[in-house]
Amino acid sequence: MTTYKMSRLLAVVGIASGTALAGLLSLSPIALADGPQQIALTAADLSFTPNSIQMVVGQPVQLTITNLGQLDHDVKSDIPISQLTYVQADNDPQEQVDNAAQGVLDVDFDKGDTSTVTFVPTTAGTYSFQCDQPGHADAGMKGTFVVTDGASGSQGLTADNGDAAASS
Ligand SMILES: [Cu+2]
Repeated sequence: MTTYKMSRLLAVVGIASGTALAGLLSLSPIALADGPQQIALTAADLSFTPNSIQMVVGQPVQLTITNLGQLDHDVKSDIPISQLTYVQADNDPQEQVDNAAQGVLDVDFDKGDTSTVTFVPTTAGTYSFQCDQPGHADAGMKGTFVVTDGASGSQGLTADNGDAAASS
């Protein structure tokens, strides 16, 4: 590539970056210093996308689940968490209170609904999540939360996450 073409390319990239910056600040799925890690999960009949989700111990998570299926679904996991808050979900109000008090991740989302919760993962490890409706997990509605240690984890996480490198 010639120097001329390179500098022209850089100019174009610079313009694109500048105009896209405001959008990136509000829409980026990458964790920002000021807010929780945004995780979007899509439920269908009978699957979750993605079915592997990475988190960091101590870093708040906002999990938003959109149900694109024709059936009611839920997400349940034994992932150790604290500060569970239901922003929007189809669980009974009392169940939300109980789950929040006990740190039980169990989020219901009926057909056509989107549910959102926030929480903080407390313990590194790999934890399965699944839909609790009869037969759904066996049919494929399951996945894993991979929680890594945050103390020295930012380097390791960046190495595994191409998106993070692209934002620097
Ligand atoms: Cu289901």
